Amino acid sequence: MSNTETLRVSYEAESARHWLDKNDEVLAVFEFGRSPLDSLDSRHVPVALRQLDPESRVEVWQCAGPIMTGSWDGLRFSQGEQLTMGHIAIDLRHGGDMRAASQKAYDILQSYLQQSPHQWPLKIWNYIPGINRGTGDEELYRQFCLGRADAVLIDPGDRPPLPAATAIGSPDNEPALQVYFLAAALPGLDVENPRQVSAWRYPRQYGPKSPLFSRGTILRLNGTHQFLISGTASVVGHQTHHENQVANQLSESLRNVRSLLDEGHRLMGDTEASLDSDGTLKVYVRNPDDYDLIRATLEKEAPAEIPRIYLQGDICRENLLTEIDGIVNCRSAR
Ligand code: 3EB
Repeated sequence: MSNTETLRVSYEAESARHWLDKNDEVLAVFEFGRSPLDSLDSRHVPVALRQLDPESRVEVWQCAGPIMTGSWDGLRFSQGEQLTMGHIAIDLRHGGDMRAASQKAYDILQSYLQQSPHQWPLKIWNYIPGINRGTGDEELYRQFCLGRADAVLIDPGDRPPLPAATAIGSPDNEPALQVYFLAAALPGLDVENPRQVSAWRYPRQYGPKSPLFSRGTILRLNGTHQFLISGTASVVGHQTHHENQVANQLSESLRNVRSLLDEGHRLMGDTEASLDSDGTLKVYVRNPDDYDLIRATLEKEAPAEIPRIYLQGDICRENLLTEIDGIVNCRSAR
């Protein structure tokens, strides 16, 4: 889809600078393997996760402009006609623990959104240094979930629109917690995965506060639909499947993605998401040694035409070795 009616997401070979200088339809440029504290511009989002592919790419989001940029209490944003991207980096060296940092990030995010014309977050990406450090409820991912729940003003039991999300571990020596999002004027349509327990209903064993996200949201814009897929791992029901078997974990994650997209089709009726050349996938890999196997498995099981990149990142449960997310387009099912 080359039109200006949708969010266009692509992986590009040129530098971040090239895309930032390019035109006024560029909403965001993501550069991998760089600290979020190095952001040069409101639209420039360095992401600490290292790209594992031999050819490095930047991720570019484009939409109808003009694009207005600015900052709000440390949050940097870029606002197009119908969509906003915002990003926050909380320096963890400035005292406070992960719970406090997470609460701070979400407090800022919410206060920004409340006064924005694009007040609905559709998807939130969270990159958490040392995500599996600490044991039991002290694990940094669980502390992150506590801080998010401290800040978030919604009760998932009321079934409000919840954003889709990804939460992945960045390197242990990365100084900043990063949160970035895509928001719009209208809420997305939430889709849950029939193969998985909704994350906000996870039992106590996974932590004192359940993660707050929907498995996917559908963005409706100018008669088009796009599916924002949350980080999807080898979780069936609420349990990890295929412990220590990375290829099987990848296959199970893909089954979960397909099941989620099918559920979206069932709910919408007339529109259907597909893994085609208009979409993008991101594959998170805990152990870089698994890259070849994960790549070979994905090449066998997902259509070759869907662009994808592989990033090194830890998954939020110690026994998960890989995770997938993505943004894909929907077409008419009639
Ligand atoms: C899972 O299925 C994997 O805490 O925001 C995936 C996506 C996961 C988002 C989050 C966590 C989050 O439970 C973990």
